[in-house]
Amino acid sequence: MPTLFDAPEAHFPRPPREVAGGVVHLPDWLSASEQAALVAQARDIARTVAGTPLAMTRPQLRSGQMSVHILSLGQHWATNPYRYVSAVDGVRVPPIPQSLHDLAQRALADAAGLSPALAAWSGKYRAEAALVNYYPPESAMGMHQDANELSEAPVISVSIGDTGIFRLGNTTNRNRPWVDVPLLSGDLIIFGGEHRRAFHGVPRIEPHTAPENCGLVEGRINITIRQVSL
Ligand SMILES: O=C(O)CCC(=O)C(=O)O
Repeated sequence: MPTLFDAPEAHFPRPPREVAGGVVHLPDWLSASEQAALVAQARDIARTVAGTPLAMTRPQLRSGQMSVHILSLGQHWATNPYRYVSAVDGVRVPPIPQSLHDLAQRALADAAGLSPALAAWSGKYRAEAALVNYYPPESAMGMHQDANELSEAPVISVSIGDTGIFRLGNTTNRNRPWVDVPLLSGDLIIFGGEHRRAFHGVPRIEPHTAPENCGLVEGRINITIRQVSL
C-alpha cells in the first residue's frame, strides 16, 4: 500500500491542461480495460513479427543501444540511409490497427478544446506510423526530436503501466528549459503546434507504480502515433 510519500503525483489533482503551447495532457484518459486491451493487442502484433527484421527490439543507435524495446506499426524508421519504409527484407511492417486510428481521432477531439493548434487537426489527422515502446524498469529514453516526419501533425501518445516522467524541452537543444510531466497509466499527451519539434525524452520510470488490471505487471508501454506525410 503506497504511503503519501511513495507516489506523490497520485495525491495531487491532475486536471486536463495545456502544458505548453500545443501540448495537451489528459490524465486518466484510458480506462483500465482499454489499457489492458491495448497491451494484449501489442503483444499479439509483436508475436507476428518475432524472429523477423521487424521484431520488437532495442535499437542500436550511433550513441549506443537503447534500453527501450520498440515495435513499429504502419511504417518503420530504417537506417542506412535513414528513411521511413513499409517493409524490411520483404517483411511488411504490421499495419496500424483500427483501434489506434480510432484512438487518434478521439484523442484530438478530446484535446481540441484546450489547444487551438491541436483543434486544427481534429478530423483531418492520418495515423501513418506508430511505435510501441516498452520500458523495462530502470530504462530511459534520451532527449530527442521527432523530426523524421514531413508533416507538422501532432504526436499522440498514451502511457500504460509504470509512471514515466515525460520531459518536454525546448525546440533548440537538449538542455533546459524543460518541464517534467509524470505520465501515469492511462494518460494521454499530445504534442504539436509550436512544440511539435521540441526535444523530449523519458529520464526515468517509477518502478512498481503500474496499477492492477492495466495489463502490465511491471515496466511501461508507451504508444505514439504520427502522421508522416503532408
Ligand atoms: O515514452 C514516451 O512517453 C515518449 C516516447 C518518445 O519520445 C518517442 O517515441 O519518440
